[in-house]
Amino acid sequence: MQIVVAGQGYVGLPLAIRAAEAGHRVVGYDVDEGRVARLNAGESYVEDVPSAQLRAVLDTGAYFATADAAALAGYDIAVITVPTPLRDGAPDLTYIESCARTLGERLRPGATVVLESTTYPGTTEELLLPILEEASGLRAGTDFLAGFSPERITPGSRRFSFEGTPKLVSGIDSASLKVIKDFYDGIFQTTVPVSGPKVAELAKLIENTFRLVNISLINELATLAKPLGADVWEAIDAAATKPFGFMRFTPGPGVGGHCLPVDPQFLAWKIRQELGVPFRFVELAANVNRHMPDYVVQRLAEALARRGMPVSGSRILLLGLTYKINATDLRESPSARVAELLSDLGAEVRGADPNVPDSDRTRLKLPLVEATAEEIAASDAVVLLMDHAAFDFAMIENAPYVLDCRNRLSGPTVETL
Ligand code: SAJ
Repeated sequence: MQIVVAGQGYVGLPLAIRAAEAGHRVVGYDVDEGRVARLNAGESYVEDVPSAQLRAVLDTGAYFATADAAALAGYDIAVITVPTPLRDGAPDLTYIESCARTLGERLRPGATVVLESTTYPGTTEELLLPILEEASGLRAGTDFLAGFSPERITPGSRRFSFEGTPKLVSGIDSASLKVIKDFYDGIFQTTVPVSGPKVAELAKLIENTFRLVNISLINELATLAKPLGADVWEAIDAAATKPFGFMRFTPGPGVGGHCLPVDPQFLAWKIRQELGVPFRFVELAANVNRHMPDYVVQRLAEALARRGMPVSGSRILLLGLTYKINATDLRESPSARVAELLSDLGAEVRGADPNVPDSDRTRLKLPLVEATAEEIAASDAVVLLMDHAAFDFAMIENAPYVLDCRNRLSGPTVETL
């Protein structure tokens, strides 16, 4: 079939490539002409899609990328995988809206549109369908098919493959569900049909809200166990020996990324909008996680004070600036807030992270150095924010003082969060 995947990021590109490998003719649509040029040159910027895999489908003609909406005409199925950021705490669905108009203008009777972008329950039926109908003059259900299928990408995961992760599928009616399920059945090992788009939209948010709340629980516990003289890290490992009814989360300097700090806020926003009440767990979790950088700085200041050193004027080295272990993404990373707080207190802050892509290094507001023995020895304190595999942990343990936010180090000068 003729497929359009609108949005060629970490969600859309893997889907487009695998749809091409499944025998479809795929157009990867993206408004970023730089991305389009790189893709058509066989250069993948998504870690889960090797460039060789991209080039293979380019060479057969099964896939090409474009920023030209005219090239979208004639699609049988269009999948929307555009970003849904938060703007001042509210969902920004403008990318979905503009994409829907573009697809609607080229929507033919019998074609199908699937939304994958993470959003609040009701978006598919209340926002997407009216735009598609208005732009096409067609009627949802009667003339064209539609549904929602959330993405479950775990960037860089070595345990869970793209096609091995069960895929929720939904349709606005049974005919839509059938077409959408058949499409994804050709790509994923398992598809899980649900009764409608709202269920699929909510399921996605439950997945990440569950994670956010439990990480924030462990983070708050970490800040309370320390003064109680209890080792929260050892206690978590002990609790994790329980083979049922428990899932292990670990404390950290905060919660970053484009999923966890963002997705649950869609639900909180919709609940407040529609019901006028707070989604208390999400608001509390966000508050706890937002204050973890302050807690990191408080622990650091106490450690420096014990050595008679004020934060002001101290040379601090932050190790691991991206949002999670071995990730290359800086979005919402807590390291930025930690650096800002320390700088505001007059510290001389440096950062080291070999995972930060050269193109992003200028975005960081702190001097970047290599994590060398000299750099570590010259620091008054080191903070291990992300325990990237690229770091030499034995070398870091020689620092005059290390605040280890990941419980990866040991030694007389090491303290854990
Ligand atoms: N974090 C902790 N403690 C934990 C787990 C995570 O502090 O126990 C922090 C991480 O350092 C990071 C943030 O939370 O800053 C988010 O980490 P994450 O492991 O949830 O990674 P993400 O943001 O890439 O989440 C994605 C999600 N996938 C989708 O939304 C499709 C999430 O549902 C996955 O569970 C997660 O990947 C994964 O397992 O890789």
